[in-house]
Amino acid sequence: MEKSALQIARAAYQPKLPKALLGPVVAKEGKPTQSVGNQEEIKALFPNTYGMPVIEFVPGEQKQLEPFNVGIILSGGQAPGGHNVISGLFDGVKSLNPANKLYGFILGPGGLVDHNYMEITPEIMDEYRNTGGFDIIGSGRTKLEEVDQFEKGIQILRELGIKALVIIGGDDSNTNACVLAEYYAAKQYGVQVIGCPKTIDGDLKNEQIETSFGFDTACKTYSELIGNIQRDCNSARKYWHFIKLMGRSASHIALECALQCQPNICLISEEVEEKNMSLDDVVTYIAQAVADRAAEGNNFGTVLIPEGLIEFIPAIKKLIAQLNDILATPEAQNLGRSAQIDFVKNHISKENLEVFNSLPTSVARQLALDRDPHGNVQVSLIETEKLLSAMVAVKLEQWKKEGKYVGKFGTQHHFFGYEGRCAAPSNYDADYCYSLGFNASRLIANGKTGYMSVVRNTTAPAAEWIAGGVPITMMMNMEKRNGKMKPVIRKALVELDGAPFKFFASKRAEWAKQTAYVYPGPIQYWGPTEVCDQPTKTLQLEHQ
Ligand code: FBP
Repeated sequence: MEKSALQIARAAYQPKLPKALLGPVVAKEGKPTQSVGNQEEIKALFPNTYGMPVIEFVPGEQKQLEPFNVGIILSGGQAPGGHNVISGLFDGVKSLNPANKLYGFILGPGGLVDHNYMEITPEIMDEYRNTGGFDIIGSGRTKLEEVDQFEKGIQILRELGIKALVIIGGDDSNTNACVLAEYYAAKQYGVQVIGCPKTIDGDLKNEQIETSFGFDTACKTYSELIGNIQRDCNSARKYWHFIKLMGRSASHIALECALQCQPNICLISEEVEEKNMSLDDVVTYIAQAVADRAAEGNNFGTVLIPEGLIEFIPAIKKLIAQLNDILATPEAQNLGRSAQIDFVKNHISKENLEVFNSLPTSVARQLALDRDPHGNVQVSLIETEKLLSAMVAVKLEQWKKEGKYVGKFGTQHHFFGYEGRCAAPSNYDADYCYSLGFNASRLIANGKTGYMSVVRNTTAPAAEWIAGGVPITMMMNMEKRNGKMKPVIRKALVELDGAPFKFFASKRAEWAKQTAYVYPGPIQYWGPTEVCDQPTKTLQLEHQ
């Protein structure tokens, strides 16, 4: 594989590990745990993996183990640092015994079911150290939830002598990891399942998980691009840039980019929901900021829009909830796409039909049809940035007719998502991911199953990071999915009383009016620590 000079230099980077993982470790166990909600139901569904303690690794004598093999799966959307989780796991299992082997299942959980795999040899591993992407084995969104899939999985795991399977994924994939761990434990198959917290969206976090990996690099990459746009915007002074940012549900990415770049406007879906805002309220809010800047002669600006916004507008949320129930019925599932739309229209409530009919056709179709395998609306396909700017233009035109000064409103549109998901990991993600992977090998060596690999205290230097494991059941509650109540990991949305949002809220009026842009520039790998090794502003504010 041909490599750039940066790639060659970066390949030689040795990621840092927490001090506790540098030598042999033992697991220090805390108290028994409870799930975050619906304790009785979750306990009944996970009798073998419920209530286990949180553990922390401390120096101690590691038991000698027979050689063993490990399997790994990359699941869901790409996130910077995935290859480093694998290299950390690889180095971790080899350090326990050089004869241990690591197998990667190809293209996500589907690779386990279809017996599609490869051995990750030292030569292959070295090609991918400190690189972005998931291309070493590929990723996929197959949902692992059927007994038939688990049984097909155990066949190949046994054939390859695999003692433990590591699933790298977001909340949905780790929910599946937990279900699989429980199934294999109940059947006494002797295969451990360990999860790893991945997603650029940043919504797999809680008291034990500080952040999901990839969030740091993705936000820094988007912030570089937003900063570049802001420089352009402030140079030409003729466009309003509407920038949609990935983050299927939560607005963590938009908020972090706002903290880094100080745009004129950043919408936060969770606030829109909390304030019960309509689409028109959102449009009026943006149009007012445009008019206020125009009054000062500034016919330009930047608006950050979280990808999931549409789903958080209460009226649309209600509509989607009913659409999900209708689409989950066998009658709807047997229909073709256009028949499905008619079916939906005939079965939704009058109130929801009004909302449905008020949306532009393309948005309405998207809401009514495509779901990913986990039942999520594919918000990355909805062009919210264009929808909002068109509606703002109409509102400004209306105000102009009423005699209000609105200035000129020229627009540009951007969607940043795929640009950041495979970026070369920042030092933070390179170290964090390597530590998560290495730590997973210690969870395996200590016989754990149904745990997620966790590394905490990451705003401190890496040597002081704390490594251990959290039972996945601890993060679960019951939620409706595809029309049925299911045990799932609770998603972490932006907390409106949390420090990152509060800081943003205290500044946004000033940022809206003035041109207070910050231009973060590209991720740096070498140089002063305040340039190269800073965690996200979100994490820094949360840990103040
Ligand atoms: P994960 O939750 O699987 O990490 O994926 C996150 C994400 O990047 C979202 O931000 C986005 O909505 C989605 O994936 C897009 O996925 P796809 O490209 O498969 O449609």
